[in-house]
Amino acid sequence: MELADIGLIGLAVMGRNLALNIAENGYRVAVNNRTAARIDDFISEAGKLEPQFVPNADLGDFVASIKVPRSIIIMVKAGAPVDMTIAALLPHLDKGDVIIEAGNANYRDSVRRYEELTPQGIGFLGIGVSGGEEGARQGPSIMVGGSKAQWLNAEEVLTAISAKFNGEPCCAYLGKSGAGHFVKTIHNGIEYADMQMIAEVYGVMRDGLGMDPKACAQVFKDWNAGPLNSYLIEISGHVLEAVDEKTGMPLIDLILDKAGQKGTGRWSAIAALELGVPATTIEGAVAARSISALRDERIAAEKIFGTLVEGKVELSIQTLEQALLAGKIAAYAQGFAVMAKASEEYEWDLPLGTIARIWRAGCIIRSGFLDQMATSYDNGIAANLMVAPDFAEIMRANHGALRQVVAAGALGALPMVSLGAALSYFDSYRKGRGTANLIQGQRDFFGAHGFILMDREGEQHGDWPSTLD
Ligand code: NBP
Repeated sequence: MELADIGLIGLAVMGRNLALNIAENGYRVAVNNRTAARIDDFISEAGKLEPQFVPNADLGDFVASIKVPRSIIIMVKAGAPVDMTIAALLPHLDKGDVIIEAGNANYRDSVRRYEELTPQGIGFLGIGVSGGEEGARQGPSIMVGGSKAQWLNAEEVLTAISAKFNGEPCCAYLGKSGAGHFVKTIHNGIEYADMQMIAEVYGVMRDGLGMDPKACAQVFKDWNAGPLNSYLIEISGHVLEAVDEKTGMPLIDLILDKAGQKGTGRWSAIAALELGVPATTIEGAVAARSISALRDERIAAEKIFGTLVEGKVELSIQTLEQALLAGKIAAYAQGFAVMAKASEEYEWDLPLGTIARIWRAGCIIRSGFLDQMATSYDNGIAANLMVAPDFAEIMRANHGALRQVVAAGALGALPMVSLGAALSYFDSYRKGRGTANLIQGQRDFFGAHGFILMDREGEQHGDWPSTLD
């Protein structure tokens, strides 16, 4: 039998779509899954692409059906299942074969797997794949980390199956082991912040302006034709206009207000905290999902406090649009700042312009302004994205609207966890004289930590009273 060009293990929603995508691009794909019935189902549904698959329930036969040196994609549930799959695979592999792990791995696991496999002569690429089910099938954004030599072997297939933006592939080698999954983690962190800010603006429309879902849907559709143009804005319009067949009610009004999370937003916030980089819009979004999970407590608290504010907020739809734009830029600025710091810390040399470029299509946070971001990073951004000329201009033009929306939210008792964080971040970042002088004074008072006086050399201490009145 003709050998397969590549192997793929894991035929759940992501793996099966990726396998179909690879086959559609003209490659022969060996497929395997822990539960054999899933392989049979997959083959029976593969249609005209069926002849391009080599199905095997036995791992040894699966490995033997792939051209040497082998490239094998693992697309199973993140965490222990990946390690179990690698352990089961190892006895069948030869030196020079490469494992390509494509799930939502923690970047530290990717570094560990690379270090465990390299001495055994087995290559390891950790790749972040974004775009959900549809992206996997039609072309995802692919963020690659690992050894450059192994990337060169996998480059042709991964590039072929990736999304294209004006013909340019949304797939790139980003650095040594861990880099691909780290960038995917931050991508998901930005995604959390973006979704949360959109939800907060929806909250203003629903609870502050009294708009029904249909009217909100129309706003998102209109916004998608302007500077907010993005996949998340587009799908928000579709979600808001959907109608429940059974009741005829807007589906959104029936969906339980508890958001799930699988961990990548939290990892993103943890990475930012570990690196000492402010990422408050992302942290806020993770916290907001956690608060959403406390539904019983929220309902009980509402009984205690009531709605607090009577009457509607006074805001135009245009103000909301501008506020969301400023908030999104602050969130992207935080995500990129985390990546810049990680790049320095872990010596990844992350190409930030390339990252913006491969996020322009295929992935969940694809947005119109990523093209402009890619150009800005290519031209070199010395500090924060918000002060790069194009984006400073956008912040100048829109921070006033963000201020109005956050203020209206505060007065109208509408939660603004991420939009509020975005505004505070902008204000803290652009304020030459902050308030940490008082913090330094307090630290010296209780712990003799010392402070610097702006008109003197060296560390100083205050002559604090030894007892308090
Ligand atoms: P799931 O995350 O739902 O995992 C199901 C797959 O994992 C099945 O093939 C299952 O085999 C296999 N599996 C499990 Br569970 N435990 C296993 C074990 N101990 N040994 C071997 N295989 C095991 O699949 P998914 O939603 O397709 O996602 C795959 C990866 O892609 C995940 O890391 C996910 O986070 C990531 N991702 C998902 C999306 C998305 O939109 N869904 C987007 C981007 C990335 P079985 O059939 O035998 O149970």
